[in-house]
Amino acid sequence: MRRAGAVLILVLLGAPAPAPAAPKGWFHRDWPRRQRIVLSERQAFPDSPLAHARIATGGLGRPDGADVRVVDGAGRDVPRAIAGRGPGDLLSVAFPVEEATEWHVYYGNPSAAEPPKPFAPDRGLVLETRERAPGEPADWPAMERILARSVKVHGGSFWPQVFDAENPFGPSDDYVSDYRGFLLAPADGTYTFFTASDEASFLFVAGRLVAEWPGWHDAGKGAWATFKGTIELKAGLHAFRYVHVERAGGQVMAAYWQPPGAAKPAPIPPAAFPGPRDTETVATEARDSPLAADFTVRAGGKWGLEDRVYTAMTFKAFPAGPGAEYRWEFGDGTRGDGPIATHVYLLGTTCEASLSVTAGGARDTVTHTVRASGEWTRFDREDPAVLERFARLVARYPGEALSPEALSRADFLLEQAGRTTERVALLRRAVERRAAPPGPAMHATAMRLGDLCRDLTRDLEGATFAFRRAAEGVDAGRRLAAEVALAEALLELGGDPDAARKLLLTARDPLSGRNDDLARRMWLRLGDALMIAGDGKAARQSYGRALDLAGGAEDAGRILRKAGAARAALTHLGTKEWSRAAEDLRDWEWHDPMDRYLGFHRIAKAKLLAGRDEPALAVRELTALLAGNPESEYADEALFLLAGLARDAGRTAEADALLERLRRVYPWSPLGR
Ligand SMILES: [Ca+2]
Repeated sequence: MRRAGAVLILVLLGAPAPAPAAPKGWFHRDWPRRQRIVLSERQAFPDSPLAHARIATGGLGRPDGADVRVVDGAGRDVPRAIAGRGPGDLLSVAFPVEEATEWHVYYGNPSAAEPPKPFAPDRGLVLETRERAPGEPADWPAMERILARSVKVHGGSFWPQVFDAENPFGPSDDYVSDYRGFLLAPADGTYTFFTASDEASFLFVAGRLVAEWPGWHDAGKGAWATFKGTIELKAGLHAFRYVHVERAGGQVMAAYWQPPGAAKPAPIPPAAFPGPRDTETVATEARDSPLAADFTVRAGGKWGLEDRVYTAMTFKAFPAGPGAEYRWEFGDGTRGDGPIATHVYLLGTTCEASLSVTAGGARDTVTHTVRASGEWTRFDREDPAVLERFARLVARYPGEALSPEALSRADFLLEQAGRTTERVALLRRAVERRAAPPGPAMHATAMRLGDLCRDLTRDLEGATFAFRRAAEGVDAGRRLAAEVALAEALLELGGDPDAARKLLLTARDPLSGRNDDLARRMWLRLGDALMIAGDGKAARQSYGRALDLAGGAEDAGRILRKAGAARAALTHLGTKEWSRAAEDLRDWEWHDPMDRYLGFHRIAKAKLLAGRDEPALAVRELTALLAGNPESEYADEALFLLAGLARDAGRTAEADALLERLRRVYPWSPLGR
């Protein structure tokens, strides 16, 4: 019985599934998916007899696009050519317009072959870029050999002209660009063509090599004017080709011409490459389901500084009716929702973004390739208004989902936008929730978080958390740096001074033979901790070691830097520019640690802390001076300031007692009168 049952199940499984009935108007039941496309409203070439569709197949069907069919509104199979492939699942499909204004593009049938009727577009320019194979492009035959071996395609699409400074489909190093199509000569006559390029380039018109700039070379200011050639052309369309190969660094590929009657050369304009009419997808439909998730992506602006470039992309889902839910995964660890989403890519990338749509109990998911170039080209303009918009989006990113490099880029962007609170929240999430074990990358993030908490948000808990985490799972050198930073935060933000002193005493042994910044910082902070403990003699020695590492008592350069920092600190205290004063004070103690012992720096620091409304910390500064160096020539001022702080806090009796002490111990002081 059991065996018979098993056989029965096998028979059932092996039986061919009944062929699905295609929906009404469906071109062929073997094609599971189609996009409805219409002519775009705005057209560069509104009368062109050719149209093209840039469709994203979601990885369904054949990568070469052989299964793509174009069917017009009347149900006629229209001849079509795959003009470009990639990046990823993108295809450029060209077809004649004839009378139609609306078509269906069918795809997703892996067993379909190329249609029997071949079709070749007779206008427009197509750019394809591919990964570069090795070889010296010394002349055209050598370039042809490189081209023949450069088989890995980055991408291809109709293109307006030869005037580019990046690879739009992939990385902008080690690639070849092949522009092919038709050039419109406006009149009979003699034409001069020029090629301007960084690295080798070759320009063909009507099948003839007219201009070339072979070999590895840079763009050479104005040199392109000599890389030229002439040809007689009749008015009308002529075959055109421009080939470029790029190794590294910058890249330029630009074709210039001087048509008959023109006074000087100019870039060949898009009008000289009359192309197809543009279309856009307005719906995606599935043969087997009423719900077909799909979306389009378009560039949404760039912002950049130095070598960091941020690229926004706008994702638009095709509406799936009321009550539908949209979930995006942008391919870089971040997510979004809603039918339209703008996303900022922190790094240049080609990644897979996906959309899941849930509607009416059904659910569908589609994945498309997205390219965010990450190149800052000479054609981009920096727009400060964009920074604010980008920062608002990036502030919501889940820090723990980003790569260390992306996280650092996000932090940089928020820093540029002055969003300290969001920076702290982003880094805190990354340190708190990242699944990866602690290590060097986590250490760097945690150290940055700790610095922000100590210097900007003045958050003891945050700084303690960050520096403790920075010390986990790392080598001895990084652990020492984290422990010294932790001690510094405890001292700076009013944490446990005994714990700080213990950390610094532990760090002292491995650091005592070193003369680097970390050792200098350790000696400086150990001095501070010893002052709080009232051990002025040891503190003075410790500050002395820090001073030696800063250049020594006699170092004229050091003395000048200290004097400059001190002057700036006093100025900024006077004008109540607290954050600038804080920076100056850090400079000051760095160049003259001994002023922490002698007292001048402490008085200024206490004024900063009082001004920033951190009176408890100001009190600690001043009492440490009185405990560690009661002979300080600033001791009377310390007492005077302490009395002022006590009075401000409503502790009048304490204030009076402090002033009484001032008069008794330092009878010479004018502050006691
Ligand atoms: Ca280059």
